[in-house]
Amino acid sequence: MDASAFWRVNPPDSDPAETREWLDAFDALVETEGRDRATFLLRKLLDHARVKRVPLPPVLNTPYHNSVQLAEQPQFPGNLELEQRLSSIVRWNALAMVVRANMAHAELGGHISSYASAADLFEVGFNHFFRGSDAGAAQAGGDLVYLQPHSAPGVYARAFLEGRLSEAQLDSYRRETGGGGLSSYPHPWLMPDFWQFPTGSMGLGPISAIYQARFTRYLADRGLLAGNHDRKVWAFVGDGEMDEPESLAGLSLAAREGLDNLIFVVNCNLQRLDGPVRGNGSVIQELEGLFAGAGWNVIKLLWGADWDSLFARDEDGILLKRLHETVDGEFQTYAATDGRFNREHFFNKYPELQALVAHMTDEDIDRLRRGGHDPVKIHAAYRAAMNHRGRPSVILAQTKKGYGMGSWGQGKMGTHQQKKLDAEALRAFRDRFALPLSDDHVEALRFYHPGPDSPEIKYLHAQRAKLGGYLPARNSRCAKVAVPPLAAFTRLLEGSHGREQSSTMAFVQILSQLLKDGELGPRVVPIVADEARTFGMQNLFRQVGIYSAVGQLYEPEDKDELLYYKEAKDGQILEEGITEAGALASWTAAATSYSTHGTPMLPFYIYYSMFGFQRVGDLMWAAGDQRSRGFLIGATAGRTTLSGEGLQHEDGSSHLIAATIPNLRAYDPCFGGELAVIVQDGARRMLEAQEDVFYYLTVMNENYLHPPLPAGAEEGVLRGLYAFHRRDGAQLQLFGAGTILREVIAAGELLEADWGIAANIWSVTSFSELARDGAATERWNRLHPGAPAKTSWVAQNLAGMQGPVIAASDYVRAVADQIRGTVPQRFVALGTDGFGRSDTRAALRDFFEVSRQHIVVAALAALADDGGVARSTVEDALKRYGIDAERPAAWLR
Ligand SMILES: Cc1ncc(C[n+]2csc(CCOP(=O)(O)OP(=O)(O)O)c2C)c(N)n1
Repeated sequence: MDASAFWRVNPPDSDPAETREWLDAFDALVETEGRDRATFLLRKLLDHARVKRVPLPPVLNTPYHNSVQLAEQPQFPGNLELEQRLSSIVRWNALAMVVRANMAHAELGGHISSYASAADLFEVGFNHFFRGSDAGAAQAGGDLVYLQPHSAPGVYARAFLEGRLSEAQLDSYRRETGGGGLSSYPHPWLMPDFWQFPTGSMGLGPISAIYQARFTRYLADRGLLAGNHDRKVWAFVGDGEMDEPESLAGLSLAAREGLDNLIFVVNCNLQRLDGPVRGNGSVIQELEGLFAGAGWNVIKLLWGADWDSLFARDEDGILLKRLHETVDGEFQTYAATDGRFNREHFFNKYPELQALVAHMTDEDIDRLRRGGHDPVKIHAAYRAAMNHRGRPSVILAQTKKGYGMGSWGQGKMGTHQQKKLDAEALRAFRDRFALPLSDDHVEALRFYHPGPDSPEIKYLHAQRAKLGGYLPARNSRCAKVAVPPLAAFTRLLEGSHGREQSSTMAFVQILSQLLKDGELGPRVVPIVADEARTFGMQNLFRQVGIYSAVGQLYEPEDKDELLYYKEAKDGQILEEGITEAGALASWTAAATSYSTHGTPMLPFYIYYSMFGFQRVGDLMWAAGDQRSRGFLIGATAGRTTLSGEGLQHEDGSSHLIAATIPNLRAYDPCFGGELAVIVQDGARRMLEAQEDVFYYLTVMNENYLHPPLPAGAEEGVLRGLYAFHRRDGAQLQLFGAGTILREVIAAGELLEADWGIAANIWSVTSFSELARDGAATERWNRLHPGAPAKTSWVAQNLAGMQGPVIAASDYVRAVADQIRGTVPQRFVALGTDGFGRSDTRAALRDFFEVSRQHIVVAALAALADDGGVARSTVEDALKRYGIDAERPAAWLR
């Protein structure tokens, strides 16, 4: 805060005697009648001031000192000396791990200075707060801890002391391809027994932690939470990371839902990668206002114990005044310099302040710790957060980036990138943390373990035993949940019984049916981001209710209707409001509940497909990393099928992005029967076979007749391709996906009627699955030159088939083009490249050239290229269908 801002908040006192009287009266009130009464009177005063139109002071900020006062500080329950020794050893091993990796392979990277700032925050958590999975009555009863990603070396270093990681593993930090190494950041995909939450992409940790805490409440309120109901969610977040929109996105929700099972620890080392987070301001004061405004309990943890006596003697508030006028850029300089510099530039500014520290040597000043480096103060802040009821808590912990790295790293602008230290720096580090290491040991960067019988290691194990075991640790065991057999979906497999309907409606029927299933039903979690009515799901409001932690405090406007808007404490639907990021974080919490809670759930998040991969694709990638199991349903899908909405709504790309996530199975089915096969098999694979896969299905809002699923087509549906309609003497093969399959079917009819050409029609339910199968086959054949060659699913199906293959979808051409390498004959891909338009389906399909007429022209041109028809036939077709050959392509318009 600059000086003028300080005086705005703390204006000069025109009548100190009168002020003293008011304050004395207030003190007496607190003394005799207690704090609650004092709060009540303050509220009354504020109300009264409002009535009198007295301008109110900003009340979201408190002074720049610790929230937990000395008098409230609990006794520290541990052995400080042993804990300090332990944290020094962890610091050393973390540093050695990164520096060794970079000495051996300069390209590997890694971080030292972030963990150096977070070490004490982590250690106090590990020694006194984070409960392991044995803490509850059932498995997975522990706390859920989201750790700052680039502090991973410290977490590995601790697991090494615990005997959970070997020296060889530490020595293979960031070299995992051989199988024994350690991943750079927390990645459950790469270390499935260790890491629970992928936090490497800034912002995803904080938002995921909030929705995790809410989902834990949801499970408890629905009677599905096994074990420890008092489980806490901890999130360690960087102060720079708080700039990410996702970090801020869920703050109000957390307070609104009263998530007192959630604790954020913001590591305020005042620096990010390039420089200070708020060089010209105060990130801690800014975050305090933000969190307090959102309704959180804010605990400032700014100063270590050595500041207590300074504050106690600071009767005129000169120390506070100086702290308030100091901007973060200056605090960084003070971190990077020594006691002498700090005395000269910080304390000597005012004579009273100079006097306050007159009894201290420069070394004493140098040793003044920030709150986030004092285990006693950290413990007090954590305890206050643990005990707080009714609201989530955030601890704003002030630390120094590169703490203890001396003139090589502490508070230095470039410290985030520091990966190498010379011998002198290493020896200084050893001395700074009083490590019992010889010069040789230090220079060889050997890891250090004091031995299983050392007091440090015995202490460490004893603390973890009290807290219920080690962490991080990821559980993958859970009960199997029986999924109804495919026969349960016979009605859908039989088609739409003469009724026109959309595939969205077919999906809603499947969902309703699953919700009614005795065993699986309660485990289904429908999630929407304010679009349930868009997708015709309003009947579910009444059927299973919308979850609300407080039930329904109002009489809904539509209460007289059969399907009224019903909120309930045991409601099953998660109605997230307009936040795709929040809904995705919520979905991931449900999709990983089998692991985090040992409670398998089956979430379906149904959303506008354009606002999925394109909008929150990074959360989906992280969901894959986290081994999610569940369904993502991209509704109103397709660039030409969602007519009228224009280019921000019409999705032509989600299937392209979906294809890049290895454990995601993406399908673009056209008919209800196909959808039933995919959902049933997907649920079976995830809940019965317990495979770490998840599903993306696109469903559309175009109404049409759904034919019965051809007998024996199930395997093809799942593998991505089946023959929908085969003709004797077919001269070409037409592939279609999603609603464009219907254009393909119509194109087959036109070819027959207008040109006398018979075509086979194939339904492609998944181009990406076909492409993966093709790539796997090709690779296998390459690596097994002596064995009989395998054939891809596409090639198997096309065996003996005549003529070129024309493939069309409602997505960009690259989606269909993925299978080009699997098709033995001439192959033409059609798609919807270019910006969308507001128009009718027919106009859009003509515009993007995926209409039946364009498919016919493409088919005739391919046949002509093969010599099957004359070129003039193509010209005739262009004329017949009124196609302007000189019109620019859709992607140029
Ligand atoms: C979405 C995203 N953007 C950028 C990065 C690269 N990155 C890694 S750490 C970091 C700086 C983090 O600063 P801060 O949150 O203050 O944490 P500190 O390391 O200072 O504790 C950046 C930009 C990332 N990991 N994720």
